[in-house]
Amino acid sequence: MTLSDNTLIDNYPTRSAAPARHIERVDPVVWGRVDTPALATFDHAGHTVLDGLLTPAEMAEFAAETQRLADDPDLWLDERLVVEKSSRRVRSIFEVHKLSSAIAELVRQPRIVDLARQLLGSEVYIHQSRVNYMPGFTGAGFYWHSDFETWHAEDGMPAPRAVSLSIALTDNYTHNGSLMVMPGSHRVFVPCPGETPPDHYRESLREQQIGVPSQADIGTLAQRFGISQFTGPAGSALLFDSNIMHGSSNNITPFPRSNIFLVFNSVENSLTAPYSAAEPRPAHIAARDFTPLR
Ligand code: 6CS
Ligand code: FE
Repeated sequence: MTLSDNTLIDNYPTRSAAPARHIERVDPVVWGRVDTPALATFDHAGHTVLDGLLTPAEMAEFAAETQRLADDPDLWLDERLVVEKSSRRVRSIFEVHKLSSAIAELVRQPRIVDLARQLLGSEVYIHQSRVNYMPGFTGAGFYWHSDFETWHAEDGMPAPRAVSLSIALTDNYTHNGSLMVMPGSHRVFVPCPGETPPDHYRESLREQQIGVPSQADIGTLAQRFGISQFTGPAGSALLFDSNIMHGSSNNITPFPRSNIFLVFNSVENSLTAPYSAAEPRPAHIAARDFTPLR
């Protein structure tokens, strides 16, 4: 056996049949040197709110861009577009940093990518990008989960050395399905019960049932860490650790909630074979080109 054999070293085992105990994170949260004031509390809280990340002009540009993508008939025949489970509305479009030159430029802007470089202490690349469209009335939420749990199990991401940036394209209220996080939960890895089914992503991207903690585990975490909700005007953003416990409710209000979601992974944490799935997910969901962003 070699060190790259995932069955030999797995600091974050998950997806077993029997319930398993919580694992205290062995890896750092901040891997580099942070000199942006907004990142000062990231180590402790596992997330930070960035007010006014986009200018009004950029907001208008990205709103038009994401509408253009959702209206593109070719994309409706493309695997990268995911439709809601119980309506014919678009839920997510993946790999938007390749589909849109405006988003390609956005992810390379130093004010954005330097946040990830500082936290991760290395060059970074895009592991996943998507636009989430949560329409009014019928927008379905995302149940409680840690992103890293899925990226480790299904994509072969070795360590939680990745950060996500969710940029609001619409106003986030408490009532339109805005993101809830458990501050501090990024230090605890919660193994999730159940084997990964084949082609699980086809189901999980609409409604995730495997790779989510038990209700008892969510209860324990919520007692320990509490729950805070991200609200703020369009153009603000939430930067969060790959292992923080988070989720969102359905949106039955008339107010849509769409966001651009970018995942930066360290080039020193590039993907191996999945730790708990038979096959890796397709590259439009989990990139296997680890070229650093320039
Ligand atoms: O699959 C992913 O990569 C992301 N999406 C979902 C619904 N769960 C895990 C992770 O956040
Ligand atoms: Fe998530």
